[in-house]
Amino acid sequence: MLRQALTELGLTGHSRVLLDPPANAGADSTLALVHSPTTGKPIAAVKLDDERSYNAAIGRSAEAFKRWREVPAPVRGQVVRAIGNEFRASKKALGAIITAEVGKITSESEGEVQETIDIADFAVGLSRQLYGLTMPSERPGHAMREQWLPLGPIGVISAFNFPNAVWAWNAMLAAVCGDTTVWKPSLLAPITAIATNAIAQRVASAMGHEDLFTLVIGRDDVVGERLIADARLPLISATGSCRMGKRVGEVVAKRLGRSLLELGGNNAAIVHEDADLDLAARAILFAAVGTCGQRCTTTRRLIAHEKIADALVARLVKAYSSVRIGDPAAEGTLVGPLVNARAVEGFAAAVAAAKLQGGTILVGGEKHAQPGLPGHFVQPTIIRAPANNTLPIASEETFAPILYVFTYRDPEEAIAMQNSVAQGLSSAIFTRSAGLAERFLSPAGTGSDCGLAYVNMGTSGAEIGGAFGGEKETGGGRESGSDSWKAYMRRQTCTINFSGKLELAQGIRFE
Ligand code: UN1
Repeated sequence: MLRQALTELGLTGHSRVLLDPPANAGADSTLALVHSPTTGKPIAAVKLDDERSYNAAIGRSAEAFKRWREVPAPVRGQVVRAIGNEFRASKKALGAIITAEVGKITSESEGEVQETIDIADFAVGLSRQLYGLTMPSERPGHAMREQWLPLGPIGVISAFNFPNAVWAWNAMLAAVCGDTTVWKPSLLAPITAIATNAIAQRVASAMGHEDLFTLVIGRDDVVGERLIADARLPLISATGSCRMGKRVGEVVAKRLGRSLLELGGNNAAIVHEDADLDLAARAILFAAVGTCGQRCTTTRRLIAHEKIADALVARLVKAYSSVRIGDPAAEGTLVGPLVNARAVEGFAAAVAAAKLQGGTILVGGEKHAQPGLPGHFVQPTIIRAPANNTLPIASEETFAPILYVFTYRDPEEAIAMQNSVAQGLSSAIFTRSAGLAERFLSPAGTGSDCGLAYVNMGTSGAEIGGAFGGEKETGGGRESGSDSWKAYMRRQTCTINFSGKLELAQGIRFE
């Protein structure tokens, strides 16, 4: 599957990918083995960067930036348009690589590439709309305006779970903003990154723009730490765990660089007594079980009104029991494997902790044995909190398909529970009451404390047109749509005196 997809993309001969890794590849520090989550077996090896090749890559990106920023933004948009079209043509093959490498089911892998295509379209439009404001000056014969200028080579760190689209959210915007991108992908998904970057770079090179997109692949001590400390990169945009984000934030702040952090979530869905339970159950099923629970937006907590909790949970248990687990490339599969054995350990540890804390397993809770596929499969799991509504493990983000169920009587209590975790990424309420929906979105900020708030929809599956990210330990950054582009540019306030006289602001006289 991998070889065929790379052939379709014209990348079988890529110098970094070894499709037949040597027997000693696991012991070779210049290589990283890539394992299939579905079989647990190695499928390829990739060549890693060392200090020298890292430095050369950043140098090339910095040089390319000096040329690229001179290209007018709408012309930059033409390059991004051509890149988006190439992703359109490559959707199936790239999707197959994502499925092979991280175990996403085919429709979700292709959906991820669609996010890349969508953000490219968005960026093309944006290339003619990098608007600055004009402001009235308080002085006669003066004009004031602000303009947005290219920022520099941007460092992008991405996680395994969105190995293609998260780069695009950053790189497509950065490109129209006049920036180049240096990408450090997860070592669990380097082949998707190599293919993605090669497609973009091939199109840009053919249009006369070398090194707009650069890839650095390596371990944290060789590449990651160097990248975040590198003063040549004015912005580091990082997506991944809260632990990783705290390290990035600390190191980048030390050099007074900018960081854009999109970190973990512990997302809840509140289901009120007046909700459409069929719709809620369907939405929660996808949000809790989709991507095998490995989205930062996955629904991890269900906060159900006590009058409908049993009925809702019964619907969910029934749906969970019929979800087809198995080969993510096979038609009809809804749940593929977790990404690796460590993720399975994390799943098992969370289930064990929940049991110890008085939780009741309503469905799932075990590893899933898939005939012929010795990969990292688990059963989607629902765990009900004890009657006192206390389950400490539920305040941790476990990257696995576990849904913890809590109940409430008063909506105020439900909102407080939803906000009671360290992260603030995504949230949802299901209700037919416009009043309660508005209460959840209160302009006073007393409703959901998350960056994303949904009404009658699940917590995952954001469209690219909105700003994506969240508060508290989610890191505060916004990527993708709306005015997120501003993070990739520097703002300049320009004041022009055409009066022929010198006048100081604030009425100061200095004569
Ligand atoms: C992530 O899990 O890091 O909203 C990103 C969603 C997707 C993006 C998830 N559009 O679920």
